[in-house]
Amino acid sequence: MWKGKAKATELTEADFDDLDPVITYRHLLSHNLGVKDPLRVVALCDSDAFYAACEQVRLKVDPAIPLVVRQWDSLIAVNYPARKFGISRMDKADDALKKCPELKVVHVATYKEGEKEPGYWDKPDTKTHKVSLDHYRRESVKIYNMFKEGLPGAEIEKASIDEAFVDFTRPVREKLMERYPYLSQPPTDAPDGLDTPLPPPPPISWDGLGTVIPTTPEPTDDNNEHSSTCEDDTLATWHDVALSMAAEMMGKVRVDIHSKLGYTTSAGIGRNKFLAKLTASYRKPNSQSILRNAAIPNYLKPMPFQKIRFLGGKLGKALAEEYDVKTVGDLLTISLEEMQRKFGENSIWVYEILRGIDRSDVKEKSAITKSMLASKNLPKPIVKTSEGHHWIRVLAAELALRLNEAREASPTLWPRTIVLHIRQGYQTSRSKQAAFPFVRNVTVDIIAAAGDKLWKELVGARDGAPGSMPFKVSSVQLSFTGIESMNAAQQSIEGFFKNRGSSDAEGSNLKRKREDDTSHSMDSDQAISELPTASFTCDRCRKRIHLPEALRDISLDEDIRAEALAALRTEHSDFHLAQELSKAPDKSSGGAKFRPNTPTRKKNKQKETSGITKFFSRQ
Ligand code: TTP
Ligand code: CA
Ligand code: CA
Repeated sequence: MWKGKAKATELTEADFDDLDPVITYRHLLSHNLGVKDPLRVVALCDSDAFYAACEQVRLKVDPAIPLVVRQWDSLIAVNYPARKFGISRMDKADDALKKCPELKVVHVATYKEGEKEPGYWDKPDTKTHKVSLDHYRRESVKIYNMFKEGLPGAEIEKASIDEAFVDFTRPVREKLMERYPYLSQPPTDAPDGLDTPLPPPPPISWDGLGTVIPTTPEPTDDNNEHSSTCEDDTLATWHDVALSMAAEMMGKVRVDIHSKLGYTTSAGIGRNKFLAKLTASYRKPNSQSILRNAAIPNYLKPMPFQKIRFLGGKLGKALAEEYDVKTVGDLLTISLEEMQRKFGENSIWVYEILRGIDRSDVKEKSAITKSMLASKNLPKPIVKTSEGHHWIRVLAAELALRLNEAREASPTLWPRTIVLHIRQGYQTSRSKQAAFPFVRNVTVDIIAAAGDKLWKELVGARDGAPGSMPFKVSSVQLSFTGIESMNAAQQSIEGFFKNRGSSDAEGSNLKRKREDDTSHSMDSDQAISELPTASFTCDRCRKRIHLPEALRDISLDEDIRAEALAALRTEHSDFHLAQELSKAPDKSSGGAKFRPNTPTRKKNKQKETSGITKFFSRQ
């Protein structure tokens, strides 16, 4: 199968052709193989037409009725019945109505000045209103909680507002031992003891478990759906058994989510995050697909590689131009050596991803959001300092709502800092921050007052000052950062130590990706700064931190990008925290996981990736 030349790396050939690894009792009985576990199973579950579904459920509309969610004149979500009319996110609302006159069009909720809560107003206007995603966030949390409740023992990582990764490795292992008790120890006469390979697996029935992606390519000229049972001549493996068990568990939760909350979802199940994500879109909506190891090569080969996350940008383009190729298969003939020579050492991650290798971990995020950000890009820029108040109040209302809602779960939540960030024209972006007092009852007034003060400090004497630049603010953001429970400082330090347990292989993989992303941004500073909110300057190290290329897409919703930037900020400040911690003397006696001699700086750069990576799944 895949043959890789693992020159100049710690990788061995086995890393590239392990689609059917020998699994021994030792593998099965080890509990900490992490991403190297040959029975690793990961799923990604994505909600179908999510915002549209949220509105359909909220309004109790028949799910068969075509429905879209609009934001100003654009569509941001289109349900599947509406897609049948050829309506897509690319359409303007009016054009969509022409395609389907009975289309139900719901404008996303908005904040307007003077209102504490977002609402579905009659004629929301981008000049005065601000989009609210609060309802979708709440529904998203409900779905996430159903995963948590329905899958005890599974690691679950919320990957975006409508997606979660689930690592099924542990619960599947438990089920394996329960269902096949003879696996709990090697036969007494086995010569190699624990290193004895497992006996052949029992036959698998895939009935009702989802669509099993075929191991041989489907003929392109027939569209018959004949692949839902696995009539493949490829021998079933224990990994296939593991996949089928995960599919069973995932199927149950998906049914539960549908019956209790009304949302349909699509899931992908495979050996790692990358493949799970790809597989989730194999068949939509309301279905789950399973990618057996044996099916990986033929599934990936015909795929246009520029569709793969991380390969959509400049690197993908460079590859396409260098080799005049389109598909993953076209790129497989390039040796690792050549790739690294032409595209740098770090391009090993491309080599791996093309072969379906992804060692990144499914990591549960802390339950507490560390920052909250409300932002508004102004279609009509502010030209007088006195006009700032309106937007600060609107943004303050959103922060108030979100903080108070979060306090329902953790009443002592306290944002240490409030930050006002403005963009003037296209070039300059400036921010000012202040400590935010701990107040029991945080109201719109309190936040707006703090915001107004920052506004004055930031732009106070700007308009009318002799010789000053014309005053023009094109975007305003108000955020809370450093959100913690009053007594949670201890916890967050513990959390940090816990996170360091990840394996080196995975860590270096993440790092490669990260470095690749940042290397793009170096020479294109000019272009980046033309986008709203694509980077920030760290107050502590004065470094400019850019969003990865995939998130600089101008068509992305402003809130999505703002959230991504907030995540990046939090992670960057975590990085400083981690650095400080690593300098501090190691007080804990059980600090074995934390090795002061590891290159902390590099390690924590990897950490920066984890939170921001989730935004790639939107692609
Ligand atoms: P997606 O999961 O990309 O799309 P979807 O859920 O609408 O449809 P699908 O069934 O194909 O998964 O995005 C989730 C939500 O995020 C979507 O409902 C609306 C929002 N969103 C935007 O606001 N702008 C965007 O550009 C994208 C891609 C999504
Ligand atoms: Ca979706
Ligand atoms: Ca999604």
